[in-house]
Amino acid sequence: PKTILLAEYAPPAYQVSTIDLEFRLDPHATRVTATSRFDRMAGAAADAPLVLDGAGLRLVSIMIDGAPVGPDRYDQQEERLVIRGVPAGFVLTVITEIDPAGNTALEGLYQSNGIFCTQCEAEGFRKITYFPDRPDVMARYRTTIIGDPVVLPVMLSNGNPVADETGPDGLRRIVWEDPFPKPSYLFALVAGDLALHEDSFTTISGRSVALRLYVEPRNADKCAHAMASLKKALAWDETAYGREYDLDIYMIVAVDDFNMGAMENKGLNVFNSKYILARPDTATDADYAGIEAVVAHEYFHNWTGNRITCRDWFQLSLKEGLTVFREQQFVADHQSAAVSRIHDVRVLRAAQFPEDAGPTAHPVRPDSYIEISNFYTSTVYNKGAEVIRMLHTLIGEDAYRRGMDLYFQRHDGQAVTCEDFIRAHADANDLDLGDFFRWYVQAGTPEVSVDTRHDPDAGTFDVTFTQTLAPTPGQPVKQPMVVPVRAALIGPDGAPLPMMLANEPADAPQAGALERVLVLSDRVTRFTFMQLPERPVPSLLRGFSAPVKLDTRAEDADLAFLMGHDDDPFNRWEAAQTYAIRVIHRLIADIGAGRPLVLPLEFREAFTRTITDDALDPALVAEALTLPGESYLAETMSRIDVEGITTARQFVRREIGRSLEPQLIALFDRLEAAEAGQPYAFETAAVGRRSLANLCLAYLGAAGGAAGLERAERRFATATNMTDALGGLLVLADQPGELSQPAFDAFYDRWKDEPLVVDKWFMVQATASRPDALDHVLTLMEHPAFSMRNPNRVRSLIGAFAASNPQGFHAADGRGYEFLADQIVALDAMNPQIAARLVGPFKRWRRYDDRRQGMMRAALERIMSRKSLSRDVYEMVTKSLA
Ligand code: DPP
Ligand code: ZN
Repeated sequence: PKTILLAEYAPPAYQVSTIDLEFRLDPHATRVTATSRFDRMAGAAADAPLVLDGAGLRLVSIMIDGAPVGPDRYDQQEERLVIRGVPAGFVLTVITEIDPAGNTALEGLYQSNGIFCTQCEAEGFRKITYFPDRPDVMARYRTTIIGDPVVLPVMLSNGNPVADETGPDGLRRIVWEDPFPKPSYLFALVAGDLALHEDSFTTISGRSVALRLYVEPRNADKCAHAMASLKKALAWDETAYGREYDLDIYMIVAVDDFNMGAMENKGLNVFNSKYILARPDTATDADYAGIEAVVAHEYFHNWTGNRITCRDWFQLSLKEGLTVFREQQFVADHQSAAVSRIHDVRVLRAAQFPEDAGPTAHPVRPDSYIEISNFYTSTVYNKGAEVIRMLHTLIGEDAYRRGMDLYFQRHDGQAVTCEDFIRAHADANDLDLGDFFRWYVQAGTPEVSVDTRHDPDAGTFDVTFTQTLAPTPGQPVKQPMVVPVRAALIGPDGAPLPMMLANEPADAPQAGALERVLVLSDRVTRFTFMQLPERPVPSLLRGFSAPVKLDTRAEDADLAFLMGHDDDPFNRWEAAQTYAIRVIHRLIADIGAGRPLVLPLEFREAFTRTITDDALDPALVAEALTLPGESYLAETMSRIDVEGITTARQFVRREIGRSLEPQLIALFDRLEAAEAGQPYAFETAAVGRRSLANLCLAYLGAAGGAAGLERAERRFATATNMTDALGGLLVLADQPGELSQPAFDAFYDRWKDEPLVVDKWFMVQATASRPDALDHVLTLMEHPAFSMRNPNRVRSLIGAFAASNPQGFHAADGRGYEFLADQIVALDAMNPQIAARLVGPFKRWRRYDDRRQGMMRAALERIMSRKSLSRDVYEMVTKSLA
């Protein structure tokens, strides 16, 4: 397989202004006729061949300006068609035939439960017809769909319907026209028997937009939340960014078989049903939150992605990082801002930090790839969003808005680069953002350490930051990053103190402010604050103002102080996390040294103060008391101690559950009583209460006392919403079979016809802590409800086991590794994108003990030894082994 380099980017020799697509739908033999107007670009050689992408197509015929083109004029290469001797301007007609029902890779045109649908990002359009399948070719699309109206009563494509007729042959022909030029990855087609849930939205300029949600008829009662989320998103983008929707119809279709979460095709989003369907009894609060966020995310792409798109796929973060940031702002405005920020950071630490520290580390804007599907990563998405957030923090809201306005104005209708985006912000505000751009090109998570020195006589407080950025593959030497550190200095009474820098005029912009943004731009940066006779406690990186690993070297006592007093809720949470990580690290050391384990009294006291303080927001209490996850804990250790992490974390959970049993029960009962009789609402306060109640239950369950287990059983059996039911089930899942199995059986029996709930049933079992975890997963693989063809199912059983059941996956006998390698190989023949994702848990193999390293490497090598690997899996495995 070939490596594609950013440095080798060249603009296309021919542009396409219009494309007319006709689909004669048939499950196994869909005929596609594509008629496009091509023009040679200024500067291209007169003999430049026409290069079209195409994969897995049966070529029926090619014509130029109506005349057949014989095989003597073209070469059919592996994934290309090269036509020689084309004129400067011409109409190309290509007829191809494809097999949607046989398409298990779910790229291009495929069927999901009989519904025809497409997924073209990044390079799926080439599986539909021969075309310059690259985002810098933007054309106007007209799409004709021909099908049997009895089987396919709904037939959709981008834009507006302009013709609809049924011929004497009984076939219906519907024509859609999209007035906006777009790249091929935003093309979409859907046809099938779908129920319509309709609403409308009046835009800020008074236009009425029809909002249409299409789902399988059995899901018609699960659309309300997605629709409400969509309306909120349209309204929010008008006020927050001045962006109005531009077509008369906005359609979303939900399908069960989908590789990604959702896809922002112009005017016709296609979604994984997981991010649309919700009813209180089938979906958890987390599902409701996911729907709100993803519906908004895809809508926001209409401007950041569709109207302005990427020049090439290296620029993916141009639209994804920016759109994730917009999604995060939207969520923060509609839910608890602090809780949503904590969630962002948890995702970043659990997924992106390991990526940055591993063999597939890459910059937010990568400079090479073998298979672009492998670069839909947490780095491009989540770190990309952090980069936009840092820009916002550094220049401020008003300057950011000016920069965005200029970006939209300057580049509407274009395919652009990350440089263009940053240049718009620099030009709009007359700033030099050259050094800031390093965030796009240097991989790795900067480590920032802090030294403080207080001089009581002089009343000065020095804060010295030192940053380092470790080498990553292909980048041995790095420049310092521009790191915005949002900071406050907290006085002994808990109040933030005015921050005066030495040598700073009293009227300097931030002088004396209670919170400031300190900008680190060198390896070592020192700040001296004045007029501080008493030593303050610094509160640094508030709101997680930069994606770095910060070592504040704070004393335990300072952490306990910040847990109780920091006026930044994020940093209060952060202090609790840091403290918990320290405690767990010390316990891991005790385990290694054979010392008896004791939960430190001060830790338990800090914990007790938090759960018994009725003034605190339950959602934040729940976050503060949730221990760091195993993946992030692993990330904090240079040599990952599988048993140590699990044993220490379990010990803390059990000890808290045991020693605080009365308080946890009292709190749980109080929260449950507050909820009793209330109808379910996805509303911040109620979500917070449910999450705290479930957390109490989880601690009680870890301790295994009768009072806790009774409550778990009762909650599971009587819950009227899925959040509570799952809270009970998760506790029962970790109990011996006599308790867990009846619960699993009852759950399956009740929900066997709801695929998204069955996914949960698989996931809870796949991640349960039980000695026979792998054997249980193997049994579930044989369950009639399991299918390798459905990505959600694969993720909830195989993916969840490998990523979130460390005891099972890393079992000392190595069978977990063999199992995963087998599944990757089996899946690769069907769906390479999903197979490549499953390589993830192997990537950290060098961080484990020698025995596990050897077994994981052997598993990777066994995958490599297969003759016909997809590019997707090949790239992930070779990079992991390199
Ligand atoms: N559909 C994916 C997303 O919205 C890729 N564009 O992030
Ligand atoms: Zn996106």
